[in-house]
Amino acid sequence: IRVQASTLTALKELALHCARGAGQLSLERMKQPFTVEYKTSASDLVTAVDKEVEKHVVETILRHFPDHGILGEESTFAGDPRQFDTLWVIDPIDGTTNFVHQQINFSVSIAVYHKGEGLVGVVYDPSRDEMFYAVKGEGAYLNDRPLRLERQVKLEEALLCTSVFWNKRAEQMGIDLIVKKLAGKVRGMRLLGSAALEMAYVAAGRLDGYVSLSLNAWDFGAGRIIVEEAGGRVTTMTGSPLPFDRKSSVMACNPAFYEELQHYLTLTENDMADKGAT
Ligand code: 2AM
Ligand code: CA
Ligand code: CA
Ligand code: CA
Repeated sequence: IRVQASTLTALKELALHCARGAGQLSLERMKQPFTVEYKTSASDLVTAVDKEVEKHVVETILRHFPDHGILGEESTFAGDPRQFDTLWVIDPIDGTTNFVHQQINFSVSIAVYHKGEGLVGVVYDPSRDEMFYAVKGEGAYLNDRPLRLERQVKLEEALLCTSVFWNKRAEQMGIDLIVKKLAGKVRGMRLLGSAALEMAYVAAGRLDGYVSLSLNAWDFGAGRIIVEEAGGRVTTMTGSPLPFDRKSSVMACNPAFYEELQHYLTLTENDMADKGAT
């Protein structure tokens, strides 16, 4: 790690502070009516709360670290995030559809990267007051309990999770095949609707694996660090290291069945090629 321990602690404290503040603000705003807009379709929502919460987090970060960059889903940060050595990757509300419909099962995701290396990851579930976080080299925690994936899970015993978008593009990409192929190999499949929370649950052993064909950097930026620090494995579906500043497929799981899961996902990719998907 190329940053000082004191800096690392300051980054962790600020990330935790921002995540808690953002979560509390979301809960507060949920009590009153708020506007909901369609981004690209009826299944792609953004609310006034997403924007307000991101603005609040961005302002707080820049007050402490004016020379840091921020990559956030709602693009509140002015400027090119990729020009900065230290980059905060944030999703103010991960699971906006859940925020609107269920009023539970959404999270705040905040990660800090330095020259592409993940230093701090925080995923906060305000409804349950659960703070999942990790600092590179210092382990992962849920509130103050250390998270360690010590149990060896077999694929047939695994509870797996995925995010799907039942739209034309998802079908072209063969998401139907992913679910069908994996469903027969595992104990159960779940769709919770907040990728960041799903990855945090993998770190906590509540889920054994998470797979997605396509996520944005702010969806997996924090969850990836938390899963790795808990002893899990996180890569793209083809086994490459995850990027930190752009879209990617994601697989995150208990290390015991990583190779086996990858094998099935590789088959799925071949099937996708057969279908003419790119
Ligand atoms: P969001 O709520 O921040 O938009 C839902 O299954 C999960 O996928 C959530 O983490 C959601 O994040 C994310 N998501 C929503 N639309 C998406 C899209 N078009 N591509 C990738 N991820 C998306
Ligand atoms: Ca969104
Ligand atoms: Ca998201
Ligand atoms: Ca979001």
